[in-house]
Formats: sequence, structure tokens, C-alpha cells
Amino acid sequence: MIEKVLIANRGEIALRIQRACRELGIKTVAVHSEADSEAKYVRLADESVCIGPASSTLSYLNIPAVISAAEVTDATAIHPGYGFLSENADFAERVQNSGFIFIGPRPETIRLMGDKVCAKDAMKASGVPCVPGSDGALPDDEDEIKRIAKETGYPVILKAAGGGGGRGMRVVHTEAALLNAASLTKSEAQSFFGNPMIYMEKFLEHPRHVEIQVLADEHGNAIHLGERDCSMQRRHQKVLEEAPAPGLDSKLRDKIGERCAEACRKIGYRGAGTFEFLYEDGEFFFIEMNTRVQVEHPVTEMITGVDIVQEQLRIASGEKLRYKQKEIHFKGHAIECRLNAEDPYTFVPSPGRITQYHVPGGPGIRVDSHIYHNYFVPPYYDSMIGKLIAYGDTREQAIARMRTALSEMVVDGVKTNIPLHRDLMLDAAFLKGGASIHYLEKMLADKKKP
Ligand code: MV4
Repeated sequence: MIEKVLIANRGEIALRIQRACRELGIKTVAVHSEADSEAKYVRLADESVCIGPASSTLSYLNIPAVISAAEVTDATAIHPGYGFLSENADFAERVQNSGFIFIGPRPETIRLMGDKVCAKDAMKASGVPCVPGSDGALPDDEDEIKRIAKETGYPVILKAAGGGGGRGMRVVHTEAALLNAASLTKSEAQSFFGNPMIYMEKFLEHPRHVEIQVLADEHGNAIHLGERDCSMQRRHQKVLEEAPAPGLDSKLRDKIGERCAEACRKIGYRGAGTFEFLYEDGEFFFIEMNTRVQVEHPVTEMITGVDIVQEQLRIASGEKLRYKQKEIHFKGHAIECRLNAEDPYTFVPSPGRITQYHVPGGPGIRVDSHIYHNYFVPPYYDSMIGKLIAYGDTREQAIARMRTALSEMVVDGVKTNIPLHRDLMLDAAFLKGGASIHYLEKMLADKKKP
């Protein structure tokens, strides 16, 4: 087993990774910015290194500073968490070339998945169903572009190969608007991502965002841990996630999950990963793959009993997967509410000192958070201050527990989105289950009207 892990992240995920390491007897090194010197995970780590000023560009994104910290503390491996350097192929490569284990896929795999055209090609070739559209990148020839759009059927969506997560996309409804949209999307792609390549897909009008969690080892074994429904989102920021996806047929889950696991074997995937799909009218369409541990991993942990971060550490140590697919059973239902320090209605971030903090508890409640009474939420980073997770035998029980937990929870001194989550737990469409990716934004817009 790896001896010492440097955690190249902050906040709740830094604490989550540290707890996994501790349980496995692995020593930990926290790296932090000047703004995070007082953080709980810094105090709790075996060692800590300040890697720069508050600005993440100069600290959590500073590759030489992170690698130097690994060198001076004699770490064995580096866990990147999510965000920051987690999907930076050059970072993964430099970690390896400096003699450390990168806790994640091979750099080539990260690079492949970073180019959405290449990722789709690889998945199509591995038998994963994709959204119909251009076969690879969109050509320059105007008649060809028109032909592909006609064949795909309007509306279509143009996406940047270097984009992802909702950046650099444009929906086109008519041929009259097509060529202008293509040229705009292309020049934006060049200026945002340094890569002018774009591709076309059929635009799905009311899909759900359903993603499949996978684990793969270096020995050619891969399994899936089922799906998460992440459709409750605003401006591409997930607000609430759940597992399993309401109403999803278990045979379809097994089938799509096995396709993902098989794709992992074919491309030599290593570590934890997520296949993002749009799910519409009972069909899955692959859109992107994430090569990191995700914010919402706990809902999968709750319904499978698998500790995904510990598995990442085991896989990075070269161990074989400890589970066969038939040993993975899905039991109960889990919901995660992302807790943000922000105005619950305007979504404006609300940094500041936490003057009161009371956490809920009881059966099936899990709180993944690094905050504490008197903690100062810094203004420099993402506004997520933790995650509240509720598990139950049924979706109804998970919701009832989440409602109780939200009623007990107190975070004062900063504004939080707890009131929004309380509203959601009473919302008819949420209670029914299966709302599309557009539901939350519509609900918020309707609320604003008198
Ligand atoms: C789409 C789509 C509809 N049709 N692709 C946005 C984020 C990026 N990962 C892909 N996205 C979308 N791709 C086709 N062919 C709608 C979206 C989309 C979306 C997807 C997932 C979660 C939230 C979303 C919000 C708006 C649009």
C-alpha cells in the first residue's frame, strides 16, 4: 500500500480523502494556500505545507509548488480530488515523471477524455451509445455541415471539442442559422480552449443527466457502481443528486453499466471514473467522461457500501479490484444536498464567518463538510461548504430523513442555500422524481413571478 499521500485540494474533499487515508493507515500531507492555514483538514493532517497565496492560480493550481511539497515531505502519491488539477493531463504526467504515483487514470487517458471528440469516438468504438450527430469533428465545408445537420435532424447542438461541462455550446434550430452559429462556436472554441475543433449532436430537449460510476484496476478488471441522477442543476452547477435514478429499470442499469465497464477494459482505464449520459425516453446517450472522483460520489457509496476514495487508493497502490460485478448490490436510496454559502434566491456567494453551526444526525444521515463553529468561509474559492447526504430503504424514507436533517441544520453568519433545499424537499416535481435538467431553473423562474 502507498505510504504517504499528498492531498492536492482543499475543503470537504481534502477532509474526505484524509479520512480514507487514515482508515487505510496511510500518512497524509495537506497542502494549503495562505487563506486556508486554519482549515480543519490542515490541522488534522500528519504534515502540512503552505504552497502559496490565496489565489488558486498561485496555490492549488501551481504545479511546481505542489510537486515541490511532495518532494520535501517525501510523499509517495498525490491525490488531486476534484476541480483544480484533477483533470489536468500535464499535471498527472509531471507527477509521474517526478517519481510520484498520480491517484487517477494514466495521463494519456485524461488527455483522451479532455478532447470530447476523441472521447466520443473511443466510447462509440467500445460499444457505449452516444448522441447521434457528426462522426468526429465537424468539417469546414459548408455544404457538408448543412448535410450533417439535415441528417442529424434539427434542432442540433454545436459543442467545442475542448469544452465540456456546458462551456462553448450553441443550439441551432434552423438551417438559416447554422453556418453563422458554426463559425461563432468555432471562434469561441479557439479563444476559450485554444482548439477550434467543434462537433455536432442532435439536441435533446428534455433529457435527464444520469451518470454511471466505474472503478477499474491496472490488471484489466472493471466494474460499475450503478448510476446517479444529477438533473437538479442551475447554470451547469449541480444542486442535488440521488442514487438510484428514479424509475430507471434495473435491467437497463445493468446493461448500460456493463457497457461502461467494458469500455474501461478496452481503453485500459484506471481508477474511479464517471460516464455522463443524457437519458431521455428510456434511452442513454453518452456525452462526456470525467476522470476524477466527483462531488456526488457519496450517494453511490451509500447504496453500494463501497468506499470509492479507498478504492482509488487501493487501485493506485497496484491492487486488484476487491469486488466482482456480481458482488455489487444496490440497496436503498440516497440523496445529496450540496450546501453552498450563497444567497438561496440570487445565488450570489456569501463568504464570511460562521457564527453558529449545528449538524443534523440520526439514522441514515451523513455530513461531509470541513466547516466548524467560527470557521471563516474564504471568498476566493467555490462556495460549497459541505454536503448533506440522507440514506433510506426507499426514496420516500431518504426524503423524509433529508427533510428532518434540513430542519435541524443551522449554519449562521453566512447565507446558505439550505432554504432552497427545504423548498425542494416539498416540491411536487421533485417528490414525483425524474425531472429533466431544465426543471430547477424553470421552478426558480416561476417562483420569482408574482
Ligand atoms: C446536450 C444537451 C442536449 N442535447 N447535448 C451541458 C453540459 C454538458 N456536459 C453537456 N450539456 C448538454 N448537452 C445534447 N445533444 C443539453 C445539455 C445541458 C445539460 C446537460 C447536463 C446537465 C445540465 C444541462 C443543462 C443545460 C444543457
